[in-house]
Amino acid sequence: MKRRTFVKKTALSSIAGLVGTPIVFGKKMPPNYLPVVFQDADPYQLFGLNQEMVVLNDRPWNIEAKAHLLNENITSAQNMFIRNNGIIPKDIDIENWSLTIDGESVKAQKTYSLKELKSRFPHYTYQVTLECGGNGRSEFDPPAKGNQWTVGAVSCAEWTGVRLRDLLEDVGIESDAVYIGYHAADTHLSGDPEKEPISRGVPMAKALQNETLLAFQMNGKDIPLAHGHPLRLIAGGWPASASGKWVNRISVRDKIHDGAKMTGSSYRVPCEPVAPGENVEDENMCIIESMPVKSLITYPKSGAIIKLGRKLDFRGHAWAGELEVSQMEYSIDFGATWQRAKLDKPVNRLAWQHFSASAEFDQKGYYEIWAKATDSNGNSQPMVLPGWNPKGYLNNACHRIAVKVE
Ligand SMILES: Nc1nc2c(c(=O)[nH]1)N[C@H]1C(S)=C(S)[C@@H](COP(=O)(O)O)O[C@H]1N2
Ligand SMILES: [Mo]
Repeated sequence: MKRRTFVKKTALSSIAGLVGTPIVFGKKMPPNYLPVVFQDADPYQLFGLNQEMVVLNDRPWNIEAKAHLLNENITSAQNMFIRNNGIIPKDIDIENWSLTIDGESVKAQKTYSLKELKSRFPHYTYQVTLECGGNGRSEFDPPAKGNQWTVGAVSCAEWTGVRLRDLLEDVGIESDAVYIGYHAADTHLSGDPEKEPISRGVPMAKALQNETLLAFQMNGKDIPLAHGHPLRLIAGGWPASASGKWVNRISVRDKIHDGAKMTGSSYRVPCEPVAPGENVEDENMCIIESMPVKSLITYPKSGAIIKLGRKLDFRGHAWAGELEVSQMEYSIDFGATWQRAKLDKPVNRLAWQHFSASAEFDQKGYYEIWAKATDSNGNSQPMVLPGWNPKGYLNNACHRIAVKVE
Protein backbone atom coordinates (compact mmCIF):
# COMPACT_ATOMS: atom_id res chain seq x y z
CA MET A 1 0.00 0.00 0.00
CA LYS A 2 1.25 3.46 -0.87
CA ARG A 3 1.53 5.97 1.89
CA ARG A 4 -0.93 8.19 0.11
CA THR A 5 -3.78 5.79 0.80
CA PHE A 6 -3.31 6.70 4.46
CA VAL A 7 -5.96 9.27 3.83
CA LYS A 8 -9.11 8.50 1.87
CA LYS A 9 -11.68 10.95 0.72
CA THR A 10 -14.27 9.26 2.90
CA ALA A 11 -12.35 10.26 5.98
CA LEU A 12 -12.62 14.00 5.57
CA SER A 13 -13.82 14.71 9.06
CA SER A 14 -11.05 12.77 10.72
CA ILE A 15 -8.44 14.28 8.42
CA ALA A 16 -9.77 17.67 9.39
CA GLY A 17 -9.45 16.59 12.99
CA LEU A 18 -5.80 15.74 12.51
CA VAL A 19 -5.09 18.95 10.61
CA GLY A 20 -6.90 20.78 13.37
CA THR A 21 -8.98 22.86 10.99
CA PRO A 22 -11.60 22.14 8.28
CA ILE A 23 -10.30 21.36 4.78
CA VAL A 24 -12.22 24.01 2.89
CA PHE A 25 -12.29 22.38 -0.57
CA GLY A 26 -12.08 18.90 0.89
CA LYS A 27 -14.91 17.58 -1.28
CA LYS A 28 -12.87 18.44 -4.38
CA MET A 29 -9.86 16.42 -3.24
CA PRO A 30 -9.00 13.61 -5.71
CA PRO A 31 -9.64 10.10 -4.39
CA ASN A 32 -6.70 8.67 -2.44
CA TYR A 33 -4.98 12.04 -2.47
CA LEU A 34 -2.71 12.59 0.51
CA PRO A 35 -2.81 16.22 1.61
CA VAL A 36 0.63 17.81 1.54
CA VAL A 37 0.49 18.36 5.27
CA PHE A 38 0.72 14.56 5.65
CA GLN A 39 3.20 13.86 2.89
CA ASP A 40 5.93 14.78 5.30
CA ALA A 41 3.82 14.11 8.32
CA ASP A 42 5.35 15.62 11.40
CA PRO A 43 4.58 13.04 14.08
CA TYR A 44 5.20 15.58 16.82
CA GLN A 45 2.41 17.73 15.48
CA LEU A 46 0.24 14.84 14.36
CA PHE A 47 0.25 13.16 17.77
CA GLY A 48 0.97 16.21 19.94
CA LEU A 49 4.26 14.80 21.18
CA ASN A 50 7.03 16.20 23.30
CA GLN A 51 9.88 17.19 20.97
CA GLU A 52 12.25 14.81 22.76
CA MET A 53 10.22 11.69 21.89
CA VAL A 54 12.13 9.36 19.55
CA VAL A 55 10.59 8.11 16.30
CA LEU A 56 11.76 4.54 15.54
CA ASN A 57 9.58 3.94 12.50
CA ASP A 58 7.03 5.90 10.51
CA ARG A 59 5.21 3.06 8.77
CA PRO A 60 3.76 1.94 11.04
CA TRP A 61 4.33 4.66 13.59
CA ASN A 62 6.50 3.53 16.46
CA ILE A 63 7.68 6.20 18.86
CA GLU A 64 9.31 5.93 22.26
CA ALA A 65 9.94 8.11 25.28
CA LYS A 66 13.27 8.80 26.93
CA ALA A 67 13.58 7.84 30.58
CA HIS A 68 13.43 11.42 31.87
CA LEU A 69 10.22 12.10 29.92
CA LEU A 70 8.53 9.44 32.03
CA ASN A 71 9.08 11.31 35.29
CA GLU A 72 5.38 12.17 35.67
CA ASN A 73 3.47 9.92 38.08
CA ILE A 74 0.75 9.58 35.47
CA THR A 75 2.08 9.51 31.92
CA SER A 76 0.62 12.25 29.73
CA ALA A 77 -0.16 11.63 26.07
CA GLN A 78 2.74 13.81 24.91
CA ASN A 79 5.24 11.51 26.65
CA MET A 80 3.55 8.19 25.94
CA PHE A 81 5.12 5.70 23.55
CA ILE A 82 3.15 4.77 20.45
CA ARG A 83 3.33 1.25 19.13
CA ASN A 84 1.40 0.30 16.00
CA ASN A 85 1.45 -2.90 14.02
CA GLY A 86 -0.67 -1.55 11.18
CA ILE A 87 -2.25 1.65 9.95
CA ILE A 88 -4.18 3.79 12.43
CA PRO A 89 -7.89 3.74 11.49
CA LYS A 90 -8.88 6.89 9.74
CA ASP A 91 -12.64 7.11 9.52
CA ILE A 92 -13.68 6.79 13.12
CA ASP A 93 -17.36 7.51 13.53
CA ILE A 94 -18.02 7.62 17.27
CA GLU A 95 -21.77 7.93 16.75
CA ASN A 96 -21.86 4.54 15.05
CA TRP A 97 -19.03 2.80 16.88
CA SER A 98 -20.08 -0.52 18.31
CA LEU A 99 -18.58 -3.48 20.10
CA THR A 100 -19.66 -7.01 19.24
CA ILE A 101 -19.08 -9.89 21.61
CA ASP A 102 -19.03 -13.14 19.67
CA GLY A 103 -17.07 -16.40 19.51
CA GLU A 104 -17.64 -20.11 20.10
CA SER A 105 -18.21 -19.65 23.82
CA VAL A 106 -20.90 -16.94 24.00
CA LYS A 107 -24.50 -18.00 24.60
CA ALA A 108 -25.53 -15.59 21.83
CA GLN A 109 -23.62 -12.91 20.00
CA LYS A 110 -24.41 -9.38 21.18
CA THR A 111 -23.59 -5.90 19.92
CA TYR A 112 -23.41 -2.75 22.03
CA SER A 113 -23.22 0.79 20.75
CA LEU A 114 -20.58 2.91 22.41
CA LYS A 115 -23.34 4.98 24.03
CA GLU A 116 -25.05 1.90 25.42
CA LEU A 117 -21.77 0.59 26.76
CA LYS A 118 -21.15 3.86 28.59
CA SER A 119 -24.67 4.20 29.96
CA ARG A 120 -25.49 0.60 30.91
CA PHE A 121 -22.43 -0.43 32.89
CA PRO A 122 -20.63 1.12 35.87
CA HIS A 123 -17.45 3.08 35.17
CA TYR A 124 -14.11 2.35 36.80
CA THR A 125 -10.83 4.23 36.73
CA TYR A 126 -7.42 2.66 37.27
CA GLN A 127 -3.83 3.68 36.71
CA VAL A 128 -2.38 0.90 34.61
CA THR A 129 1.19 0.18 33.54
CA LEU A 130 1.43 -0.80 29.89
CA GLU A 131 4.80 -1.99 28.70
CA CYS A 132 5.54 -3.29 25.22
CA GLY A 133 6.85 -6.86 25.36
CA GLY A 134 9.78 -5.68 23.22
CA ASN A 135 10.80 -2.78 25.46
CA GLY A 136 14.61 -3.00 25.87
CA ARG A 137 15.02 -5.10 22.72
CA SER A 138 17.91 -2.98 21.43
CA GLU A 139 20.28 -4.46 24.02
CA PHE A 140 20.02 -8.09 22.97
CA ASP A 141 22.95 -9.84 21.34
CA PRO A 142 22.70 -11.40 18.81
CA PRO A 143 20.30 -8.60 17.89
CA ALA A 144 16.59 -9.32 17.56
CA LYS A 145 14.57 -7.98 14.65
CA GLY A 146 11.80 -5.50 15.39
CA ASN A 147 11.58 -2.00 16.78
CA GLN A 148 14.80 -1.25 18.61
CA TRP A 149 13.15 0.02 21.78
CA THR A 150 15.57 1.23 24.43
CA VAL A 151 13.78 1.91 27.72
CA GLY A 152 10.84 4.10 26.73
CA ALA A 153 8.10 1.71 25.58
CA VAL A 154 6.28 1.87 28.90
CA SER A 155 3.58 4.12 30.31
CA CYS A 156 1.24 4.41 33.24
CA ALA A 157 -1.86 6.42 32.42
CA GLU A 158 -5.23 6.59 34.11
CA TRP A 159 -7.82 4.63 32.14
CA THR A 160 -11.58 4.89 32.58
CA GLY A 161 -14.08 2.43 31.19
CA VAL A 162 -16.38 -0.46 31.90
CA ARG A 163 -15.28 -3.84 33.14
CA LEU A 164 -15.02 -6.49 30.47
CA ARG A 165 -16.37 -8.85 33.12
CA ASP A 166 -19.63 -6.91 33.44
CA LEU A 167 -20.10 -7.11 29.68
CA LEU A 168 -19.33 -10.80 29.48
CA GLU A 169 -21.81 -11.48 32.28
CA ASP A 170 -24.44 -9.54 30.39
CA VAL A 171 -23.75 -11.50 27.21
CA GLY A 172 -23.61 -14.91 28.91
CA ILE A 173 -20.55 -17.09 28.60
CA GLU A 174 -20.44 -20.87 28.16
CA SER A 175 -18.47 -22.95 30.65
CA ASP A 176 -15.99 -24.02 27.95
CA ALA A 177 -14.66 -20.45 27.47
CA VAL A 178 -10.83 -20.41 27.50
CA TYR A 179 -9.65 -17.13 26.06
CA ILE A 180 -10.82 -13.81 24.70
CA GLY A 181 -9.38 -12.30 21.53
CA TYR A 182 -9.80 -8.72 20.33
CA HIS A 183 -10.43 -7.44 16.83
CA ALA A 184 -9.84 -3.83 15.93
CA ALA A 185 -10.29 -1.21 13.24
CA ASP A 186 -6.67 -0.65 12.25
CA THR A 187 -5.63 -2.06 8.88
CA HIS A 188 -2.82 -4.32 7.71
CA LEU A 189 0.27 -2.67 6.18
CA SER A 190 -0.30 -4.69 3.00
CA GLY A 191 -3.67 -3.00 2.51
CA ASP A 192 -5.30 -6.44 2.39
CA PRO A 193 -8.67 -5.96 4.17
CA GLU A 194 -8.78 -9.70 4.99
CA LYS A 195 -5.65 -9.45 7.11
CA GLU A 196 -5.54 -8.10 10.63
CA PRO A 197 -2.37 -6.33 11.79
CA ILE A 198 -2.80 -7.79 15.26
CA SER A 199 -5.51 -9.69 17.13
CA ARG A 200 -4.38 -10.85 20.52
CA GLY A 201 -6.07 -11.70 23.78
CA VAL A 202 -5.86 -13.08 27.27
CA PRO A 203 -7.13 -16.17 29.15
CA MET A 204 -10.56 -15.90 30.82
CA ALA A 205 -9.05 -15.44 34.30
CA LYS A 206 -7.29 -12.28 33.13
CA ALA A 207 -10.31 -11.12 31.13
CA LEU A 208 -12.46 -11.34 34.28
CA GLN A 209 -10.14 -9.31 36.55
CA ASN A 210 -11.51 -6.08 38.02
CA GLU A 211 -8.87 -3.99 36.25
CA THR A 212 -9.50 -5.42 32.78
CA LEU A 213 -11.43 -2.64 31.10
CA LEU A 214 -12.94 -1.54 27.88
CA ALA A 215 -11.74 2.00 28.23
CA PHE A 216 -13.08 5.13 26.56
CA GLN A 217 -11.04 7.69 28.48
CA MET A 218 -7.37 8.23 29.16
CA ASN A 219 -6.29 10.72 31.82
CA GLY A 220 -9.85 12.03 32.09
CA LYS A 221 -10.32 12.81 28.40
CA ASP A 222 -11.30 10.93 25.24
CA ILE A 223 -8.51 8.50 24.38
CA PRO A 224 -6.12 10.08 21.84
CA LEU A 225 -6.42 8.57 18.35
CA ALA A 226 -2.95 6.97 18.49
CA HIS A 227 -3.80 5.20 21.75
CA GLY A 228 -7.03 3.58 20.65
CA HIS A 229 -9.84 6.13 20.35
CA PRO A 230 -12.73 5.54 20.88
CA LEU A 231 -12.50 2.18 22.67
CA ARG A 232 -9.57 0.22 23.99
CA LEU A 233 -9.09 -3.01 25.85
CA ILE A 234 -6.87 -2.53 28.91
CA ALA A 235 -5.19 -5.62 30.34
CA GLY A 236 -2.42 -4.20 32.53
CA GLY A 237 0.71 -6.04 33.65
CA TRP A 238 0.76 -8.16 30.49
CA PRO A 239 2.61 -7.25 27.31
CA ALA A 240 0.82 -4.11 26.11
CA SER A 241 0.02 -5.96 22.88
CA ALA A 242 -2.81 -7.61 24.85
CA SER A 243 -4.41 -4.17 25.26
CA GLY A 244 -6.10 -3.82 21.88
CA LYS A 245 -6.64 -0.32 20.56
CA TRP A 246 -9.65 0.71 18.39
CA VAL A 247 -11.49 -2.42 19.53
CA ASN A 248 -14.79 -3.24 17.81
CA ARG A 249 -15.14 -6.95 18.48
CA ILE A 250 -14.17 -9.37 21.21
CA SER A 251 -14.42 -13.09 20.60
CA VAL A 252 -14.87 -15.50 23.48
CA ARG A 253 -12.96 -18.55 22.37
CA ASP A 254 -13.15 -22.20 23.38
CA LYS A 255 -9.41 -22.47 22.74
CA ILE A 256 -6.36 -20.23 23.04
CA HIS A 257 -7.04 -17.31 20.70
CA ASP A 258 -5.23 -17.85 17.40
CA GLY A 259 -5.42 -14.33 15.92
CA ALA A 260 -2.57 -12.42 14.29
CA LYS A 261 0.58 -12.28 16.46
CA MET A 262 -0.56 -15.01 18.85
CA THR A 263 1.59 -17.73 17.30
CA GLY A 264 5.16 -18.43 16.15
CA SER A 265 7.70 -16.13 17.78
CA SER A 266 5.25 -13.23 18.24
CA TYR A 267 4.96 -12.30 21.91
CA ARG A 268 6.20 -15.76 22.76
CA VAL A 269 9.48 -16.82 24.37
CA PRO A 270 11.22 -20.17 24.77
CA CYS A 271 9.47 -22.08 27.57
CA GLU A 272 12.93 -23.09 28.84
CA PRO A 273 16.07 -20.91 28.63
CA VAL A 274 18.07 -21.30 25.39
CA ALA A 275 21.57 -20.30 24.26
CA PRO A 276 21.78 -16.91 22.49
CA GLY A 277 20.98 -17.33 18.80
CA GLU A 278 19.60 -20.86 19.19
CA ASN A 279 16.75 -21.95 16.93
CA VAL A 280 13.61 -22.75 18.93
CA GLU A 281 10.80 -24.96 17.64
CA ASP A 282 7.28 -23.58 17.71
CA GLU A 283 6.06 -26.10 20.24
CA ASN A 284 8.78 -24.98 22.66
CA MET A 285 7.59 -21.37 22.63
CA CYS A 286 5.25 -20.07 25.36
CA ILE A 287 2.93 -17.05 25.31
CA ILE A 288 4.19 -14.17 27.46
CA GLU A 289 1.79 -13.54 30.31
CA SER A 290 2.66 -11.32 33.29
CA MET A 291 5.61 -9.00 32.54
CA PRO A 292 8.74 -9.23 34.70
CA VAL A 293 9.77 -6.85 37.50
CA LYS A 294 11.41 -3.67 36.23
CA SER A 295 12.20 -0.06 37.12
CA LEU A 296 13.28 3.18 35.55
CA ILE A 297 15.18 6.17 36.95
CA THR A 298 13.27 9.14 35.57
CA TYR A 299 15.05 11.97 37.41
CA PRO A 300 17.66 13.23 36.87
CA LYS A 301 18.52 12.73 33.23
CA SER A 302 21.51 10.49 32.66
CA GLY A 303 24.64 12.68 32.61
CA ALA A 304 23.72 14.76 35.65
CA ILE A 305 26.55 16.81 37.15
CA ILE A 306 26.67 17.61 40.86
CA LYS A 307 29.12 19.35 43.17
CA LEU A 308 31.19 17.26 45.56
CA GLY A 309 29.57 17.25 48.98
CA ARG A 310 26.03 17.59 47.62
CA LYS A 311 23.57 14.73 47.76
CA LEU A 312 21.80 13.65 44.62
CA ASP A 313 18.06 13.13 44.99
CA PHE A 314 16.83 10.79 42.32
CA ARG A 315 13.54 9.09 41.63
CA GLY A 316 11.62 6.84 39.27
CA HIS A 317 8.99 4.15 38.93
CA ALA A 318 8.95 0.38 39.38
CA TRP A 319 6.42 -2.22 38.27
CA ALA A 320 6.14 -6.01 38.29
CA GLY A 321 3.50 -7.20 35.85
CA GLU A 322 0.65 -8.72 37.85
CA LEU A 323 2.67 -8.61 41.06
CA GLU A 324 3.66 -5.76 43.35
CA VAL A 325 7.16 -4.41 43.76
CA SER A 326 8.16 -5.14 47.32
CA GLN A 327 11.64 -3.65 47.48
CA MET A 328 13.68 -1.06 45.63
CA GLU A 329 17.47 -0.77 45.83
CA TYR A 330 20.19 1.23 44.14
CA SER A 331 23.93 0.88 43.69
CA ILE A 332 26.60 3.50 42.95
CA ASP A 333 29.42 0.94 42.66
CA PHE A 334 28.33 -1.09 39.63
CA GLY A 335 26.25 -3.50 41.68
CA ALA A 336 28.89 -4.44 44.29
CA THR A 337 26.72 -3.10 47.14
CA TRP A 338 23.10 -2.02 47.30
CA GLN A 339 21.19 0.58 49.32
CA ARG A 340 17.45 0.71 49.99
CA ALA A 341 15.37 3.34 48.23
CA LYS A 342 12.01 4.60 49.49
CA LEU A 343 9.20 2.81 47.66
CA ASP A 344 5.53 3.85 47.54
CA LYS A 345 2.62 1.43 47.41
CA PRO A 346 0.77 1.35 44.08
CA VAL A 347 -2.30 3.61 43.82
CA ASN A 348 -4.18 0.50 42.71
CA ARG A 349 -3.30 -2.98 41.45
CA LEU A 350 -1.30 -2.89 38.19
CA ALA A 351 -0.20 0.74 38.61
CA TRP A 352 3.51 1.48 38.71
CA GLN A 353 5.06 2.49 42.04
CA HIS A 354 7.25 5.50 42.69
CA PHE A 355 10.65 5.29 44.34
CA SER A 356 13.14 7.88 45.51
CA ALA A 357 16.49 8.01 47.25
CA SER A 358 19.34 10.34 47.98
CA ALA A 359 22.83 9.22 46.93
CA GLU A 360 26.09 10.46 48.46
CA PHE A 361 29.43 10.46 46.66
CA ASP A 362 32.79 10.66 48.49
CA GLN A 363 35.04 11.65 45.63
CA LYS A 364 35.02 13.57 42.39
CA GLY A 365 34.63 11.51 39.26
CA TYR A 366 32.33 9.36 37.15
CA TYR A 367 29.62 7.24 38.76
CA GLU A 368 26.59 5.31 37.68
CA ILE A 369 23.38 4.84 39.60
CA TRP A 370 21.83 1.43 39.02
CA ALA A 371 18.28 0.73 40.12
CA LYS A 372 16.98 -2.72 41.04
CA ALA A 373 13.44 -3.72 41.91
CA THR A 374 12.30 -6.94 43.57
CA ASP A 375 8.77 -8.29 43.22
CA SER A 376 6.50 -9.82 45.84
CA ASN A 377 7.67 -13.31 44.81
CA GLY A 378 11.30 -12.36 45.52
CA ASN A 379 12.41 -12.05 41.88
CA SER A 380 14.86 -9.21 41.22
CA GLN A 381 15.90 -7.48 38.04
CA PRO A 382 19.04 -8.94 36.47
CA MET A 383 22.01 -6.57 36.62
CA VAL A 384 22.85 -6.91 32.97
CA LEU A 385 20.78 -8.91 30.45
CA PRO A 386 18.12 -11.55 31.09
CA GLY A 387 17.83 -14.69 28.95
CA TRP A 388 18.08 -14.27 25.20
CA ASN A 389 14.99 -15.06 23.11
CA PRO A 390 14.43 -14.93 19.34
CA LYS A 391 12.34 -11.73 19.29
CA GLY A 392 14.12 -9.85 22.06
CA TYR A 393 11.28 -9.66 24.57
CA LEU A 394 11.30 -9.10 28.32
CA ASN A 395 14.55 -7.23 28.81
CA ASN A 396 14.18 -6.15 32.42
CA ALA A 397 17.85 -5.39 33.10
CA CYS A 398 18.63 -2.75 35.74
CA HIS A 399 18.32 0.80 34.45
CA ARG A 400 21.43 2.92 34.84
CA ILE A 401 22.21 6.61 34.69
CA ALA A 402 25.59 8.35 34.52
CA VAL A 403 26.54 10.94 37.15
CA LYS A 404 29.57 13.20 37.31
CA VAL A 405 30.73 14.64 40.63
CA GLU A 406 33.00 17.67 40.34
N1 LIG B 1 -5.48 -2.57 17.39
C1 LIG B 1 -4.22 -2.55 17.83
N2 LIG B 1 -3.99 -2.62 19.15
C2 LIG B 1 -2.72 -2.60 19.62
C3 LIG B 1 -1.63 -2.52 18.74
C4 LIG B 1 -1.89 -2.42 17.34
O1 LIG B 1 -0.99 -2.32 16.50
N3 LIG B 1 -3.20 -2.44 16.94
N4 LIG B 1 -0.35 -2.57 19.24
C5 LIG B 1 -0.21 -3.24 20.53
C6 LIG B 1 1.13 -3.14 21.08
S1 LIG B 1 2.28 -4.22 20.46
C7 LIG B 1 1.42 -2.27 22.10
S2 LIG B 1 2.94 -2.30 22.83
C8 LIG B 1 0.41 -1.32 22.60
C9 LIG B 1 0.92 0.11 22.51
O2 LIG B 1 0.02 0.99 23.07
P1 LIG B 1 0.19 2.57 22.87
O3 LIG B 1 0.51 2.83 21.42
O4 LIG B 1 -1.09 3.19 23.31
O5 LIG B 1 1.33 2.99 23.76
O6 LIG B 1 -0.82 -1.39 21.89
C10 LIG B 1 -1.22 -2.69 21.53
N5 LIG B 1 -2.54 -2.66 20.95
MO1 LIG C 1 4.14 -4.12 21.90
